[in-house]
Amino acid sequence: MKQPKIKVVGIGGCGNSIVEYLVKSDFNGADFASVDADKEDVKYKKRIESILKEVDVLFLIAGMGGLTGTRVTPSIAKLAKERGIYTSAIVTMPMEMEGKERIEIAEKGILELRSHVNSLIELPNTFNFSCKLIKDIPLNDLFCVVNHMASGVIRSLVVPIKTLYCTSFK
Ligand SMILES: Nc1nc2c(ncn2[C@@H]2O[C@H](COP(=O)(O)OP(=O)(O)OP(=O)(O)O)[C@@H](O)[C@H]2O)c(=O)[nH]1
Ligand SMILES: [Mg+2]
Repeated sequence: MKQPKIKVVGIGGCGNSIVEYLVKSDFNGADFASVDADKEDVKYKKRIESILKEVDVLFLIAGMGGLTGTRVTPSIAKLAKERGIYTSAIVTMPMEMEGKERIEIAEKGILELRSHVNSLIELPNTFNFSCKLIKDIPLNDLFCVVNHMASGVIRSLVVPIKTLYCTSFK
C-alpha cells in the first residue's frame, strides 16, 4: 500500500518552536524540516528544493507578524504548489499586546499565503485571557499553550490524511 510522504516544516522562531514541541512529544507520523532564514540566496533555494523533494503532503508552520515566517512561508507554499504538493499552512496570529503593526504585517502575510495553499488554519496567539490573568505570566508560557494546540492540530490531521491517502491508492 502506498504511504504518503508527509513533511512538517517549521519556519522562523515560532514555527521552529512548534515543531520542536511536536518532536519532543514523540510524534513520528511525519518527517520534519526547519527553515529559519530570510536570505533567499542560492544555498537557500537548494535547501528548499531538497525539503520539497518527493513530498506528497506538506504542513508549513509559522508565526505571522515577524520577518521570516511572514515572508518565507508564502514563498515556500508557492514553490510547493508549483510542484503539485498538497499544502496546508498552520499559522499563529500575534497577540494584541505585540502591537498593531505586527498584526497588520501578519494579516498581509496571511492574504498572500492564502492564494498558495490548499488549506490554511489560523491559530490565535490572542487568547481571550483577561489582562488580569496574563499580567504575571511570561510571554513564553503563553506561547507554550499555542505550541501545544498547534501540535495537536498537526497530530489530528496527519492520521486521517494517511488513512484517506492509503484508501485512495488501494
Ligand atoms: N506559539 C508561539 N508563537 C510564537 C513563538 N515565538 C513567536 N511567536 C509568535 O510568532 C510571531 C512571529 O515571531 P517569530 O516566529 O519569532 O518571528 P520570525 O518569523 O522568526 O521572524 P524574525 O525573527 O522577525 O525574522 C510573534 O509575533 C509571536 O506572535 C513561539 O515560540 N510560540
Ligand atoms: Mg526569528
